[in-house]
Amino acid sequence: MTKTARAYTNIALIKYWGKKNKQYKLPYTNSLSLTLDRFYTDTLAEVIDNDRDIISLNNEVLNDTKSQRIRNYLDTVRQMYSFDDHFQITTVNHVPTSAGFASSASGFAALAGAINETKQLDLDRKQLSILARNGSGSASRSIYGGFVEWIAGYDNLSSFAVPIDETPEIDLTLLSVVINQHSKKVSSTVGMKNSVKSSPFYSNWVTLVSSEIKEIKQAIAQKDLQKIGEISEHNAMSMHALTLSANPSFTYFAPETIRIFQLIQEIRHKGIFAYATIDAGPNVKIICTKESIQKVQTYIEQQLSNVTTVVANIGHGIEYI
Ligand code: 2P0
Repeated sequence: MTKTARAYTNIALIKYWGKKNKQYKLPYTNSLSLTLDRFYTDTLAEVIDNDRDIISLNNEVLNDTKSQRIRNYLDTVRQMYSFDDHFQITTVNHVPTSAGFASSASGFAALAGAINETKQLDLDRKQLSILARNGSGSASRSIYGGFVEWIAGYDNLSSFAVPIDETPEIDLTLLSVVINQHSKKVSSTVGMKNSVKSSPFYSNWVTLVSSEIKEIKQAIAQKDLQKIGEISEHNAMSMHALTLSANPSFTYFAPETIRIFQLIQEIRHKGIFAYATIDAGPNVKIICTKESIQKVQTYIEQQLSNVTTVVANIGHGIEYI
């Protein structure tokens, strides 16, 4: 009986922002993330007697346009592992867009796991991470739980994630503040490309990430949550400085994004623990403690009426159910 692969989403504390190789999604820098417990993707892959893959997402069979990225990925997998089977892919996404997290990380990690399962490839987690990365860079990190580092590498076999601490005993809880905004965003792929090409600060970013990765790993080892918060916030703002300094300039921030950032500074001045991180979108994720999260949530919801908040904790790696 073929099992379903389940993979959870992750939030980068040290961001991946820029590819040195587009085909294999090889990043310029290492990155470091935290896997979350609440948002995940379930994927079942079954070999079919057909010369086209059939892809269904949340009970809807996807048309060619909607499934193109997954079809291309399956072609890559067939090439990597030298087989020519086609698949019925059945995916259920438990990463609602309303929760403010990207689904590509859990999605491609679960898909890599599902192919491994149905084709009995017997891949270890390093090989699974490589396979997931070929779908989406951040998916390489969703193979593991807890704190995870993606080693940039230099070719398809040397770029993969490794666990830093899969079950950290640390008082960290995440509050996602979701801004209801309808404007179309610049995709991560395009945003990264434009930042690498035209931000005069890109080489500084590469240097910064290398030192911040070292510092945050030390902070994780020492369970120094304040240091983790400070480094994460600084790294996120530095990533967004690359978009503002690109030519032409662009930003993922909405007016509310800045407002929430100011509120977090106010909250900190009151002695309440809160640090911000922001991905390629307007929503703000706040690193809190179990004690601070309630106060942070109440403060933000009182000040801003048009946002919703979602709480997530530390999650584990890929599993088969
Ligand atoms: C990250 N992001 O480290 C960074 C921070 C967004 C901001 O990885 O082109 O969907 O598929 O490799 O992984 C989002 O980009 O990009 C992302 P591709 P991906 O989480």
